[in-house]
Amino acid sequence: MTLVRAIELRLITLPLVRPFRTSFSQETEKECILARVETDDAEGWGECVAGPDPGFSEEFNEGAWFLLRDFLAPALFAASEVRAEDVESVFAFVRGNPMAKATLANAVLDAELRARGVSLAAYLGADKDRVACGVSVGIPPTTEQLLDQVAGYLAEGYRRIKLKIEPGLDVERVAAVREANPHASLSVDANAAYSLDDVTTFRALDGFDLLMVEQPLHHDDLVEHAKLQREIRTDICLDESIRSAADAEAAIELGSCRIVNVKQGRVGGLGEARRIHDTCVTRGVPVWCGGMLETGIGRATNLALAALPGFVLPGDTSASERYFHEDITEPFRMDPDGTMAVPGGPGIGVDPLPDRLAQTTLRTEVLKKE
Ligand code: NPG
Repeated sequence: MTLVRAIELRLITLPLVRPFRTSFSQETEKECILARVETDDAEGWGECVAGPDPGFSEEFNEGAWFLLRDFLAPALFAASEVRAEDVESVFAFVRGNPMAKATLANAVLDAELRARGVSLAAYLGADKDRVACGVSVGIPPTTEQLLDQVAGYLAEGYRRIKLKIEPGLDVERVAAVREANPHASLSVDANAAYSLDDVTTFRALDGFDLLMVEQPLHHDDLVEHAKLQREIRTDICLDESIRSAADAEAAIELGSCRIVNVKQGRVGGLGEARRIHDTCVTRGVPVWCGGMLETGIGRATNLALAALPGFVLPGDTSASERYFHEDITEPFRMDPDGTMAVPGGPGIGVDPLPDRLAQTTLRTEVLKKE
């Protein structure tokens, strides 16, 4: 049982090594909320995957901060002693807002596991201590820059390259990357930028032996994805459309996808992420671990999840240097074989570096149990 005595919210910002452009936004820095919870026995950390604006989902930093401060933290204090696995039910009175909820649910779980001396990976049921890494390549201004970036990542050892696409910057770019790299494992991610009217684009993409096409259609859709999947050979992977294990079940039943991207920070935390994983394993659907440009805190959390048995495809679990010149934790490094070690220490197994926290912090607020 854990008594949460205090919660520190912190808004931080770190420059990205290169701009990350997708079909919905361009980011030049990573701005996110970190939560540190204090219990009698330990402290624990959670990272919120929301960004500064509500472009990827309804949630965004200022809204998440408000919700954390005025609703979720008071509920946690009022619940007095909680087990980490009960936090979801403590937050059930708030509809939606999975990113904000995951922040505190993960922080409480981290504190509990640190107090018990158990690693997050062991707690979740990991069956490996290294995971295979892919990398997500934003949309650069030119095809030459894209080819350069892909060549660099392949040379570093990444086992799967995911190309962001958007209408007009799709078939030709993928063709160029495929021509230059006939044997690379390639996928594309549309971030919901297309409609069923674009089926000819997806039929053209069928020609490039892609591992998957991720979230081609509307972020909230399952039915049209099922129609598209019947029209194309390439496996559809859903990300934004899968917010729960129930969504995963529905998507599989409808034939909306054949692969699922699990992002714990987007689905309300590790509990729901594990249930999505379990549903997919039962239904024979491969999953992989997505990323949201996390700092070392969220990265450690993702790596533990990616070590579960159903995570059979390389994740967006790239090395810290792919995102930041300097992370807020010791950097995560990838071996030349394209794998990364899963932290084995108690809880998430990493701590933020105090200097880096001080350098990157925009604002903090400490909330205390009365
Ligand atoms: O390596 O963490 C990473 C980035 C992987 O492409 C990636 N994430 O749509 O999945 C996505 C995208 C994303 C990043 C979405 C940031 C929202 C915010």
